[in-house]
Amino acid sequence: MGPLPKSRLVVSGLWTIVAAVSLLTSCETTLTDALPSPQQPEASAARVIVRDARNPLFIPATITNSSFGLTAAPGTATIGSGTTTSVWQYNGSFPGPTIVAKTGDNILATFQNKLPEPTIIHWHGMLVDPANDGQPHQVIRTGETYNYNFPVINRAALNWYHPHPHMTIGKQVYNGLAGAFIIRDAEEAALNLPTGKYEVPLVIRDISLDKSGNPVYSPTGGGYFGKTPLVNGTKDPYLDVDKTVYRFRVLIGSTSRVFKLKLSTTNLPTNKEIPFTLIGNDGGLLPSSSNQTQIEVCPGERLDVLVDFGSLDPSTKVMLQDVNAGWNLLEFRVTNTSASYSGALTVTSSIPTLSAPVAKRFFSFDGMSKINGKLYDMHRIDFMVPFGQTELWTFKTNGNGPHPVHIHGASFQVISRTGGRGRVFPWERGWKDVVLVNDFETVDVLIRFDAYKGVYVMHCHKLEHEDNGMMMNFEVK
Ligand SMILES: [Cu+2]
Repeated sequence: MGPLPKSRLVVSGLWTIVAAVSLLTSCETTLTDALPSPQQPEASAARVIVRDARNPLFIPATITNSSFGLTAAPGTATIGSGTTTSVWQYNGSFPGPTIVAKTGDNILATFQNKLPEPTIIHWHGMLVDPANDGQPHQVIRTGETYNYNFPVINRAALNWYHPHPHMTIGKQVYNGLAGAFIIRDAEEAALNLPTGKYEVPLVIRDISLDKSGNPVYSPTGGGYFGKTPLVNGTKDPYLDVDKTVYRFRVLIGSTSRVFKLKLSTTNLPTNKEIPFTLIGNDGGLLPSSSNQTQIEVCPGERLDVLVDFGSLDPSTKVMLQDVNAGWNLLEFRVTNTSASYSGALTVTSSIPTLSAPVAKRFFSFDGMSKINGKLYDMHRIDFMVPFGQTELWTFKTNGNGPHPVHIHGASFQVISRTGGRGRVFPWERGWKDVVLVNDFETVDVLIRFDAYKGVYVMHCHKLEHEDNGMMMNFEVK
């Protein structure tokens, strides 16, 4: 057993004793295991995690052919520390394979359902026509196939794919069905950003496991908070990193949990925070990059960040942490291999600004299941939106948040947030398809549906709220 990083020892006296005993008796104990978590836990000494073994980070295989098959089926995954867990997978992978395509490609995807229940794939963030959107009424039964055929019209961005059945989306995503979908374009290519092993997708989520190591999912209406973090399906992961710049494509794949990410060295005499260079989010590159020390992200949101390990001494350990839960998510171990980097370290992108809305709509996210007082009915169209018209949509909640609001069929621009956190954060600029609305917050966005006409959905991406009915149909026409 190696020396403990200093940060793990800086806890109250009681917890130091508990931690020491825990280390002597168990390789895999978390102090949170004994604590109930009906609400998202706040940071506290009791949330400090004590472990002494880490596992190599799993990197899902990539699919680079624009014609491919995806099969959803039960299977098993090794999540580290010798634990084999029963999960649901796309193509036998947990998380699913990373799809990589270019703007202008035409995607031909054959989806097979080998789950014991209905499902459908939604391409989260992708601008596709309703027939390819994977909406709740499009579910296919066990043994059936759905053929997707759509052009990639999005700009470069990290999107993702996941199930979208009504009332079972939380369970299906929790059981493991999710994967990254990376789009490339010429604007991004000109920046010579880190690529190959220096570009790493990080699918971050939480999970609870029973004594056999299998997932436990027992949500309440208010959500579900797993007791253990996973990155790319790996428990307590580490990644060896060269002394150079890395690009991390972060996807929050939890059903409920909001993460506040931070990087800090853990084995230096004085540990220091390492900044993220934030270059992109849900909708691709931001108007300008910036250095951030903490970034708060909710289910469905994505981040594109650069991290420079070049100035760190070999054997330095850098931990990706979740400040909200006090979790250690992923340890980066700096090797003594240097690699030159000649790509961009700052980024600007010219993004058209939506303005002059000609209509306003107001959406109140009520309780844990309703929008504007109504439960979702997949056969009811709740409102019409004219094609090509810029509108101002206001999202408000008086409680039971966080509500990560997600819209299909168009990206939007966040204009303002009043109440609560009271500001628009740097990672919420540019194009978005999910925005976090916390208790007592009002968030204004500008949106214009100018890709396709037809029926789309807007919903809370806290998946338990969505399953309860916090979703609406609208028709672009
Ligand atoms: Cu909600």
